[in-house]
Amino acid sequence: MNTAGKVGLYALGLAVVFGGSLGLGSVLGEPAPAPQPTGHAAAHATASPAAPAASAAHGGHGDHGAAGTTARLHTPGGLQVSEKGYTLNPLTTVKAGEPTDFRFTITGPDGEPVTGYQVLHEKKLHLIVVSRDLATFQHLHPEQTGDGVWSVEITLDDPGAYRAFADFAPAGGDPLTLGADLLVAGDYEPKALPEVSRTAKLGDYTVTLTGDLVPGRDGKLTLSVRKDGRPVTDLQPYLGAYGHLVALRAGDLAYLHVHPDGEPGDGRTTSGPEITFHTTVPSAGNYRLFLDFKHDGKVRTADFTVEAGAGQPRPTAAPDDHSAQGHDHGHGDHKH
Ligand SMILES: [Cu+2]
Repeated sequence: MNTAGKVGLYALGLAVVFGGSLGLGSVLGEPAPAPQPTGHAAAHATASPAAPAASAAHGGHGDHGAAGTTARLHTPGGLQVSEKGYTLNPLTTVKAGEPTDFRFTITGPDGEPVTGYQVLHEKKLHLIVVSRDLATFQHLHPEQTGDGVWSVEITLDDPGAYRAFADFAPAGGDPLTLGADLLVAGDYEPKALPEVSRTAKLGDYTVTLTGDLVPGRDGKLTLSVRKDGRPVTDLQPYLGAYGHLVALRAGDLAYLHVHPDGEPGDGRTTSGPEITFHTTVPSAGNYRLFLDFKHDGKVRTADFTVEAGAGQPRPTAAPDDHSAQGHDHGHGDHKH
């Protein structure tokens, strides 16, 4: 990619993060503070003649660049079945405990099933299915069967309400996460949200989580993988990274964008034991995190319940020092 393109993506990243902070004020019912020139943004704006390109690169999201005055609320992904003209249409009813060929389409602004997709994280579409009580999680990769129909075998063990998220980018379009409910008939007992915990045990593996989530701020999460008490240093790439993290807000299952810090082969990212991600939560409260990682040829999932904003009131009137942290957005990947 040429330098101008990189700068454009970089500026886009800043605009997205900045927009998220502004949106927070609106969510909390406070007047959104006027954009504060920060060290990072100011330096960026003065040092880079390409900075004005940010608003162009950010087309379709409204006018809220570094110099923008219009604060717009960014609705988290996954809350809508239809967004920007694209609609997720489940075609199959799933029965409890029966392996099912689950089919669906994504229809586009013209009403026709979309057939052209961009590859993101090595796949054209990622399907995440969770129970609405956030007790179960599946990460699936459906196949295109023709005529815009997607197909994947799925088994939902128990009756209840589930949420399916389609994470994709149509050819020539922006990435989208659409969500649809899947209702599985039968009696069921909703499970209480698992207690807040920074340790997940799965078989011989223990995964520990460090880092905090603070509403409206870039949150760095580091997950450290051990097996039989020893650090795992030979994680295998999965979907172009050493881990894939999905974060969902308890209560409404808002689907957060999480992106890995570094990727295999970039010369600085090690194959464990630590995997680092960045995300920005839109509000305080509980989130469920599901980490997929690959080791010994098998993809494994560690899950956590994390409370965002606990004991860390956000100084809304103070200048935002987020940008002074030197966090590298340079890889330009803000999809996850
Ligand atoms: Cu996927």
